[in-house]
Amino acid sequence: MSTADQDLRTLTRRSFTTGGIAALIGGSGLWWMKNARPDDGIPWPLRKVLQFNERLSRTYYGPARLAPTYDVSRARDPRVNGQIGLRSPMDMSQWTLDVLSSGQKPVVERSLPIQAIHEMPRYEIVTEFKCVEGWSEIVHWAGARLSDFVETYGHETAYISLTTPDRDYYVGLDRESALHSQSLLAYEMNGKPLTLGHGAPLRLVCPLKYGVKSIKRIGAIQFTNERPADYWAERGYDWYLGH
Ligand SMILES: Nc1nc2c(c(=O)[nH]1)N[C@H]1C(S)=C(S)[C@@H](COP(=O)(O)O)O[C@H]1N2
Ligand SMILES: [Mo]
Repeated sequence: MSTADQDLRTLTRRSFTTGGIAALIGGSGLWWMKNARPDDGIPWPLRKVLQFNERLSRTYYGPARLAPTYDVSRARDPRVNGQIGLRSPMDMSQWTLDVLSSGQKPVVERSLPIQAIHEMPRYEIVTEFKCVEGWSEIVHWAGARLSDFVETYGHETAYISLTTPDRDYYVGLDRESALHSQSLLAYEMNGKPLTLGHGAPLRLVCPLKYGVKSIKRIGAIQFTNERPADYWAERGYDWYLGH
């Protein structure tokens, strides 16, 4: 949690616990609150307020907030930007998505064909794709939710690492961002199968983060409790890169 979020929570909690609650609930209400079944030592009516409050601050300021979505008529093809990890010659019919275990010596637990991803529940989103270089484009994506993938094939680790088949490009994601409802393993862009330049057969789309995190041509996903290497973080960018 950022210090701003922390501050906000402390602040709102303080104002709720002092004047707020007392003003909301009058004499008999106060009796009801004191006698309501405590939940972790906090009378539950108050706890509900705190929970609501936490949800609010996380929704608007935390990583659980949603990126804005748009009408599909506004979607455009973005430029092809960034070819690291796409240059190595590769027989695409041999492509698999490898799932690697956590630990010092990761092992390939599964090698999934693209059909495995196509068979997962389909999810579509029209969202703004933002590059740190300053351009942005509204794009219509289709694919499987990364959270569904993690649930089906993953482990409960703190981080996920994604790499291209040649390992030239790699990004790290914290678990919260990976499980975010808008994080997508995308196989279609603007109603058509992904082109090679845009990351066929499978790329990440992470609408809350800058484009650099949306790795094209994913070859492997590793579950790990150590913060994974990240190509652009190693070159001076912030590791989280939210916007
Ligand atoms: N494999 C790979 N993925 C990548 C990159 C890259 O160089 N290699 N560049 C990133 C950057 S900086 C951006 S802005 C987007 C661009 O996606 P696009 O080419 O589909 O517009 O891909 C991201 N994913
Ligand atoms: Mo970018």
